[in-house]
Amino acid sequence: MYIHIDMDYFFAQIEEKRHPMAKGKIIVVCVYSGRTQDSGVVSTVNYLGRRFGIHSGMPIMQAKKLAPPADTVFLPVDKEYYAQISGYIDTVIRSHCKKVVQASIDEWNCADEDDKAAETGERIKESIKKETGLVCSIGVSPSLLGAKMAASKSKPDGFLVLDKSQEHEMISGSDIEKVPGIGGKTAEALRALGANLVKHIAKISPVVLVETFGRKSGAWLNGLGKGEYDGGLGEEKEQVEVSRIGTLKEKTRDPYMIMGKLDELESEAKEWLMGMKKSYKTVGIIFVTENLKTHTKSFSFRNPKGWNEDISKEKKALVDEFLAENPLEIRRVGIRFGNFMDLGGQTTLF
Ligand code: TTP
Ligand code: MG
Repeated sequence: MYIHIDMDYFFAQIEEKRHPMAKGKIIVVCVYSGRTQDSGVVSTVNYLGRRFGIHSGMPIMQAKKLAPPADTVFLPVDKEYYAQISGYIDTVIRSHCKKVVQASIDEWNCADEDDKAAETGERIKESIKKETGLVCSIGVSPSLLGAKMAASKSKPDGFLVLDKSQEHEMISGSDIEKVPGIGGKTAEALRALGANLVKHIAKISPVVLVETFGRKSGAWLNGLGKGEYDGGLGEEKEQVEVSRIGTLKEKTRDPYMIMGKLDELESEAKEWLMGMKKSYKTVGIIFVTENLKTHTKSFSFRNPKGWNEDISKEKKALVDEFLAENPLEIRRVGIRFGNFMDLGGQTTLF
């Protein structure tokens, strides 16, 4: 099963949290071009503002005409801050699921065993809320396409789990334009061929589909019409590192508490290394400070290390180094192993 996570009105929601005064108002996050005071476009807007017809990509000037001035706040984008929060959410998601691909600044695709995915999705949603105060929408479905569509259908603050037949019902009955991957132009051409809903595509001959949309897209659309939904995390690459991240009992700067948590996480990560028969050359310690910033300190060994080799000295040095440089309390810590070497047939060494 696949799990798709999409943060709701992401940039605007972050700003809403950052400026409690803006609660209850329309929040328009803008990319100002600087040419004139109001030139530029809307990056995103909260759901309240969407009711007034404001949307991403709209000129700021137009949004100003639609929004009642007394109830609206216009804010400039702060991409760096959003990226930081996105990175933090990434660590939260990865602490619940092993197969994760981040698809954009506010979207993640995950895969999990069929009987566990719904629960994993639920835990991810709860943890994101607990750790960041932000809401997201999550879809869980047998195909990635189904998971994506389930997430957007349930927005905002939604959670929707589908089985195979529910997934088929949703996708085949969907308006073609609601399918991720079908853009405006494709939708227009499909409508001209008589397809308004996904299931209507089945009536178009594969030859016509290929002629109109090319071999690759034509074949994909043909499958879609017949109810063949894509599987696979798509961009999934070979795992290049393993990390485990956890929350400390309380915010702290106490090296012993931090080391204790790291020991726990290290043994979890090393279980994976052992199972995958990997040795590593790099170890990183991840620190999430009370202001939600994520920092990493890492160390590279000259020779690959096996899962059973003690690295407490290096770990302690990284923790001490970080504490000396950063005055803030630490909320979450993690450990990351990377730069893998295959142990191949050498497993008897251990
Ligand atoms: P989206 O997930 O498309 O939008 P959203 O999170 O604001 O709202 P939704 O609840 O519908 O998911 O995009 C994520 C962020 O990317 C969004 O908060 C702002 C940014 N963005 C732009 O800057 N320009 C755009 O045209 C779009 C679509 C998004
Ligand atoms: Mg979003």
